[in-house]
Amino acid sequence: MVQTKLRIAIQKSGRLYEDSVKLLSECGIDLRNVKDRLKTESDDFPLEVFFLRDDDIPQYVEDGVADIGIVGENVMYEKGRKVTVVEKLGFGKCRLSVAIPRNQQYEGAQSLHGKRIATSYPNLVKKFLADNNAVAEIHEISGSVEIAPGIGLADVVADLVSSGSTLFMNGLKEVETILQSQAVLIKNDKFNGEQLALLNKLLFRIQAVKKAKRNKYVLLNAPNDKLNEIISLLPGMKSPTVLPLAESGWSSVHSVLSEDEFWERIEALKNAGAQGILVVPIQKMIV
Ligand code: PRT
Ligand code: ZN
Repeated sequence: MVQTKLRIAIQKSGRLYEDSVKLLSECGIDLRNVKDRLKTESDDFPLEVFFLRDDDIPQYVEDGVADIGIVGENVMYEKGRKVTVVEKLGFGKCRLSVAIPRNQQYEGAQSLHGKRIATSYPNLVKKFLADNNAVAEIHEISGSVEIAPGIGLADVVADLVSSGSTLFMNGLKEVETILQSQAVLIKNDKFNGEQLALLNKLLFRIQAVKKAKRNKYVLLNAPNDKLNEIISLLPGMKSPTVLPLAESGWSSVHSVLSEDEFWERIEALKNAGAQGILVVPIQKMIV
């Protein structure tokens, strides 16, 4: 019997490559012979991996050459292929922004009317302009978009930004965000039951990894007379674990805290009398 496999397309090299391979590894899927390969398999999971340019991934997934793929939302929306986002992956975060020369004023999207815009994302920019009733001349360039105003090729740019330092170094300022982006897992609509079961298995692992990253395991010592107050500050997965310490009158309390509220809770716990607070990363979290 032929074993059903899931075929995933990931970036061959570039900004998403390492995080994509790391995510699979954290899901217990290690890849063999990755270097300079176009395709590899995993011994741990029925998964075949194709290494591609990120721009080609939506099409390969839509056509069914790959079943799923990892790609930036920026590329996915720009290509407009018929694929579905299964899960946001939390890495490769950036935004597609409009930037203009630093010494110029920006008076809203309409002020782009009649301008020359350099970008690698013509479709997303066209849609943004249309949504704002502006018409501009779009110059599609595949790389080093940020130098276009400096060499007289364009008046403004629409490019990906993460720290903003590339824009800054080129005398530009960010004035408008067209799209917030991160890496996503995409799929096509050609799935059969067995493949869907495999995808759900993979998704279950991805969600456990993501959840673990957003949470920390906290251990602390609490005087018994403060225990109720301290427990009320800790959500825990069900409720906190409380164990007696060897020293009478004290307990050890274990719980899970989410990254968003972490520091506030830790301060409150300290003020409530908690001592010896230890914070430990969680590898996987299954609720
Ligand atoms: O060869 P291939 O076609 O596969 O790769 P690529 O060169 O097209 O893409 P790559 O590897 O540069 O980026 C892959 C994906 O990473 C993008 O499609 C985004 O989804 C995501 N990503 C996240 C980014 C950035 N952050 C980013 N900062 N992609 C590009 N940049 C570039 C940006 O274009 C600009 O030149 O970094 C510069 C700005 O960075 P800051 O930090 O100076 O603002
Ligand atoms: Zn690319």
